[in-house]
Parts: sequence; structure tokens; C-alpha cells
Amino acid sequence: MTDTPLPTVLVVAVALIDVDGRVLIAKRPQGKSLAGLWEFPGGKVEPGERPEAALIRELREELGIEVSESCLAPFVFASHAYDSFHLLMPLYLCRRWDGVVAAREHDALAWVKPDKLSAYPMPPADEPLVAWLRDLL
Ligand code: 523
Repeated sequence: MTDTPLPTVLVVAVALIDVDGRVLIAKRPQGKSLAGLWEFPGGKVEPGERPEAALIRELREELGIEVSESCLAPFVFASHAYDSFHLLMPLYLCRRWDGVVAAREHDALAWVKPDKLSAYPMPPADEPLVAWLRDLL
């Protein structure tokens, strides 16, 4: 018997970094997959959409902020095999945006120093990003 390969789903995420060097994480809402876990904000890239455009759209929808593409620095790729799909997720760094972040689709937001991020339970795809961020920032 051969295993059917999992479909790959491209998701983009961002580490928003404030002037104090804290990183924004967002609590996934009840009723969605991975509810209650703290993620780097982002979402699925639509067919035909560029990843950066998808991230700008998601940040507008989820957090109510405007980010310009020139402020998005690609960082690392996260990858994780969830039960029904393989997630491929570039993480971008962003230090400048317009507007004030608000939890429009999440249950809560938190600005956290990189060395304290490991106290927050995260989706498995996000967990390895914490060590990378801690070393970088
Ligand atoms: N992740 C993830 N980490 C992370 C994000 C933004 C997303 O592991 N930082 C996962 C969670 C979902 C999938 O990527 O399985 C798509 O995320 P999202 O937020 O676009 O999807 P949902 O929750 O709107 O859609 P469903 O999971 O399909 O309900």
C-alpha cells in the first residue's frame, strides 16, 4: 500500500516587532483549528496571490493595520506535517506599520520579549521559530 502524499498549504506569518523589541503573538479563537494556541499572525495564501500580498491582506483583516511591502523582511521557513496537510510557512519580520493592532479575529494579543515566548503554547509549526527569533533579536 502506498501513502497518499499530504497536500502542501502555503501560509504566511509575521513577527511584528515593536520599539522595545517585543514580538506580537495572537491567541487562535475557539471554534477554529488549534484553538487557544498562540501563533505568529498570518494566514493562507490564496491561489494566484503573492505571499507578501497575502500577508498584507491578512494583517489588515486580522489586526487592522497597514503594512507596506518594503517593510516586510523575509526571515525563515517553518514547515510542519499536520494531520491532513503539510504546512509551509515563511515568517517575515516587520518593524513598521500604520495603525494600532487590535484583535479582530483572535481571542487575545500579547507583546512578548523573545526570551519569554516559550511560556506561550504555540502551534507546532510556530514553535521552532521562537528559538530563531530569540537568537536574532
Ligand atoms: N497556522 C499555524 N501557524 C500560524 C498560522 C498563521 C497558521 O500553524 N502562525 C496554521 C493553522 C491552520 C492553517 O495554518 O491549520 C491556516 O491558518 P489560518 O489561520 O489561515 O486558517 P484558519 O484557522 O482560518 O482555517 P482552518 O484552520 O482551515 O480553520
